[in-house]
Amino acid sequence: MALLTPEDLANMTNALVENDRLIAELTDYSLDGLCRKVYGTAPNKEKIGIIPVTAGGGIIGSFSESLLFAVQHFGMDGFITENTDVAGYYEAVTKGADIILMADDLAYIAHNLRNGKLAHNQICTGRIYAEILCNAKDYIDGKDVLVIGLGKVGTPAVETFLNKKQNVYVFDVDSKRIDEIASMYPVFKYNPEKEPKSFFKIFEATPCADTICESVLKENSIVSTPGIPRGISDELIEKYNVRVVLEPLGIGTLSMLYAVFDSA
Ligand code: NAI
Ligand code: 2YC
Ligand code: MG
Repeated sequence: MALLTPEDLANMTNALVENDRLIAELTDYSLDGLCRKVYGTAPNKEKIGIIPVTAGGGIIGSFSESLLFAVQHFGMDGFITENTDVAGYYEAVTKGADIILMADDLAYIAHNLRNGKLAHNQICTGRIYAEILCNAKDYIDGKDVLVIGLGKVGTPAVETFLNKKQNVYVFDVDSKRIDEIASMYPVFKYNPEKEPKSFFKIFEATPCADTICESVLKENSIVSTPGIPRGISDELIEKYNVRVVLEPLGIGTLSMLYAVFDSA
């Protein structure tokens, strides 16, 4: 799985503030407000314990600190354990954490120790980035959406779009994956060669750059893309006045926390 690098996280604090503003402009919801709407839950002064994990590729510089920034940016009480791994887990629980955040190379999870709720970053990231497009007020009537990248983040996004009655067009470099998704869900296979089509709403979750070509863009398109690196070039953003929602970790983390909060 594509892992974050400290460089990806270097600009996270600004990216979180900028994207929160853009989301409010596009949807009339703050990110916080949108998460409340999507999950029907609300924070209740939970203490959030962040545990650095040394498994696999090991500690990613500033990963835990970035999680703490996101938790505090949204007004919540968090701490990073001094110990890592199992000792860190023990420390978090004995220090009264209500919710645990921790990640190895295969999963980044939130676990609410009080209500037992469990959230997975890739599922919650796909869902919230899709919900941002579904709630974009300019195109609330436009049902067409293009999903590029049908992996662990893109697939929950497809499910979210379908639950919101969108017309979902899907593309992936792996044609077998397109066929798998098309056999499981009522989606349209997007084939730029056979039938080129442009979209106001585009979702991208791939580990590649330049996956969004000019032919799929309209003036003022919105691209909601957790994919790192960014899948659309500066030149096309400029040329079509594209609004891009992209942030490396905080948006997905807030979605995970709302997925494990108690019902509002
Ligand atoms: P994945 O490996 O499960 O899925 C990626 C999919 O993209 C695969 O189906 C692959 O065939 C497809 N793909 C690769 N290159 C492509 C191209 N050029 N055009 C079209 N499709 C292409 O990966 P996952 O877990 O879904 O993550 C996707 C991206 O999202 C990664 O870059 C990951 O780092 C990032 N990510 C970002 C988060 C955030 O909060 N911003 C959170 C989690 C993941
Ligand atoms: O510092 C630590 O505790 C490391 N064990 C964290 C490893 C995170 C690896 N996962 C990722 O980089 C990606 C992110 C996009 C979020 C989900 N997976
Ligand atoms: Mg994010």
